[in-house]
Amino acid sequence: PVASGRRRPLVETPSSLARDSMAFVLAGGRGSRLKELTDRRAKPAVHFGGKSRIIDFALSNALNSGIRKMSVATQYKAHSLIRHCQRGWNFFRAERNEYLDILPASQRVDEHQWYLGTADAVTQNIDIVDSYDVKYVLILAGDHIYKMDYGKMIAQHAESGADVTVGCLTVPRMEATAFGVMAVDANDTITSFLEKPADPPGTPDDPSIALASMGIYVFNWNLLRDLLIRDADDSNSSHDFGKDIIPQIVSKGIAKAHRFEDSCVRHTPDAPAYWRDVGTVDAFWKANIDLTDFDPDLDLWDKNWPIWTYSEVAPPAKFIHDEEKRRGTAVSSLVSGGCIISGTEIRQSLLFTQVHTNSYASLEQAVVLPYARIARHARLKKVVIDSGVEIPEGLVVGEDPVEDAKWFRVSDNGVTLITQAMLDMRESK
Ligand code: ADQ
Ligand code: ADP
Repeated sequence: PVASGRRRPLVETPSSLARDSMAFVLAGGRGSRLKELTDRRAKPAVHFGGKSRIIDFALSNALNSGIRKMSVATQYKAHSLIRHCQRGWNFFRAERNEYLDILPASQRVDEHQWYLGTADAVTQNIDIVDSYDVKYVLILAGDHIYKMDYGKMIAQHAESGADVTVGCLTVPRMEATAFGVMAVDANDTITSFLEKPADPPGTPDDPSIALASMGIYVFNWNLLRDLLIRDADDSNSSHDFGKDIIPQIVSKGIAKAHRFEDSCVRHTPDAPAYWRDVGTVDAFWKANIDLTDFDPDLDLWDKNWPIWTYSEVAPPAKFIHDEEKRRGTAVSSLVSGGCIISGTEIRQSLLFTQVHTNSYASLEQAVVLPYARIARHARLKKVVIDSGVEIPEGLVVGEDPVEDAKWFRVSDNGVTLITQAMLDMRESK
């Protein structure tokens, strides 16, 4: 059934493997633990790091790994995500056998049918994957921050002859409840796979850590295609990779684990293997603020592994003294293009494109998304400010958690998320 039966190389090389692979990016999940940040956009479309969106990391990893065929399956609140991909990821040329397809649910097979689960998102687009005529399919999640050379994982998969290769991380055992957790033998063959277990098994060498699935997989397309067609007819299946497809292969076939540490892209040989799920407001805030560190674990400056994005053309950030000679300053901070910092004191903060701030205001440990406006005398500490928000004059946040919680969302770790809807509600009372 699969396309042309064209001749494939007798000996696979890293570059032939990349040409013979496609990345299928799952970007349909809501990410509800990001609360109001995902009221208007899917988690992969959430802004990260001053210029990018979360999905740029998976797409850039694929691009930097030499993959030139990609699909992005979208579903929940997809407008912001689709617009971002259309603006930023539009350089693939069919003439060069390069493709990036955006695949919104309910627009192809049946207009009433959402993607039932992650596996169904692929099943509904079997014809698109067929048309790429590739041997390997790399399934990615569009919602993690990390730098990884997928080529090494694909090479391990091709060499081992496994039915599936699952990317995995080591995490503290009690944090593993949010993941698919696996046990492996001495050859990294997966011997059991439990999706989000309440009591995750530790590893034999160290019971305090667990091997967690990154939710990324390499399959031979022929095999995955058959599995998906069978899964579609199975009324007991939830049509999900973690819940259905992977456990089934573990019990009936050969699933191998691929260690993230082996293919993580580090800026120095001893840098830690950086991977973050920025799925909660706390984790999102922390991962952004960590970039203001003297030597951050995530290196966005590395020219050898660029994180591509759509970026608006904007003039350089501008810092001004106001008429009373109050200094506009930012220390230990990242300030994007188009920002105007007028008489505001900024510390350990990250400002996205086109943020304007006014005199007598101060920001500390603030993550400020594009186009936010900070009026005079506002004093904000440990906050995430949504895009386009207009902070009113004199607003103080981060000094009285009880007062903050009346209007805004205060997280477990005391980070306050502020959206325009919350401010409008406060204004109307
Ligand atoms: P979760 O992250 O809980 O677990 P899920 O919510 O299914 O899995 O999301 C996986 C990816 O698919 C995300 O990128 C999401 O945006 C996307 N997605 C979700 N539903 C979709 C749909 N209907 N259509 C299209 N895309 C959709 C998974 C695995 C675990 C693993 C973790 C790692 O199941 O085993 O440990 O990822 O984070
Ligand atoms: P997202 O933040 O998900 O990309 P939008 O791009 O729609 O969502 O932006 C949300 C808010 O950001 C808008 O309501 C608007 O206030 C502001 N904004 C975005 N782009 C612009 C722009 N080009 N000019 C002015 N405001 C903008």
